[in-house]
Amino acid sequence: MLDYCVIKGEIAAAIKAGRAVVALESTVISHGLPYPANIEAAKAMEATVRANGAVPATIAILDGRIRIGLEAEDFERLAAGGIRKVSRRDLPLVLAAGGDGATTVAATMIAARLAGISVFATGGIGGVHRGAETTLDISADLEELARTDVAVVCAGAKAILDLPKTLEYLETRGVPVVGYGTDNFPAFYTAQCNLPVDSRCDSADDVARILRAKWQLGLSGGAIIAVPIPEEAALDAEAIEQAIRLAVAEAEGQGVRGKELTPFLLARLEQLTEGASLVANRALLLNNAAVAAQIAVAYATLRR
Ligand code: PSU
Ligand code: MN
Repeated sequence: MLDYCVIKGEIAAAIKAGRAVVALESTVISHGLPYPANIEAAKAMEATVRANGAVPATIAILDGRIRIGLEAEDFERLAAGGIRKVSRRDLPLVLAAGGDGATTVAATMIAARLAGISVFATGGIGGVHRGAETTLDISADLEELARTDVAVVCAGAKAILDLPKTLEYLETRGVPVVGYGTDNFPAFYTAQCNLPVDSRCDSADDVARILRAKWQLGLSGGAIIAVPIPEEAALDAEAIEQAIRLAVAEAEGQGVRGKELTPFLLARLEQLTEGASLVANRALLLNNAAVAAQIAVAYATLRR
């Protein structure tokens, strides 16, 4: 693992000392947000994690190494475009080729686990796509959540996905879905989607106790901590649904599939909502980074 993995000094020291560390992904930088909003948001997430008492660890593949913690020039490289999207199946290919890659939720979980980081903040996870009954398009993120011991703090999942099927899949695979200050699974841009979650937590300590119970029992796999977008940043549900339907229809019409589908839908949604989605996206990313840092601090304290 050491051959393939480079952990930044500050992060390695924090992990060794049992201090709070929060993993952050890089596909959201390279494929989830446009330049230069992507690099600004990535840096603001790191600052928010720090402001809430934890050490940020943004993860990516650079020159054939899994890098846990990035330098300023690395963010530029990832934000500039043309970077390969790397999920579980792509990891060995990129490492063997000595290439660069932006890690998805799945690949970031794998890397975080290798480094010994238990809490990870992102915007939205991948899931079961609309129409999966014919395409079988189900994100590798869900399978990773079933097998890798990392808690993923997110704003639920975008309604570009089939959210009821996504929750069914997570139930089948034994992944706890915790609503943070909510009884419902949030739909990324909007706080509600009328789908109940397994349980609700109203504090970081409550979440930390669930994580400890799960992992002390040897119940391998992650958990989803679903945090609603801050109310003032939420978008109009009706308008978003219209944009999503159009984007999904376009993808189908143009035959977009496989790993290209999610980035295609994200980019179209961005265009169709004329930048409103970008402001909302940034707000929820920072909110999730803050909550994740608080959970990481609570979990580190419990383990002392
Ligand atoms: N959903 C978002 N923003 C994102 C992603 C998903 O709202 O940036 C990214 C994440 O990195 C996630 C990946 O892990 O897309 C899922 O891709 P796929 O559906 O191909 O598994
Ligand atoms: Mn897919």
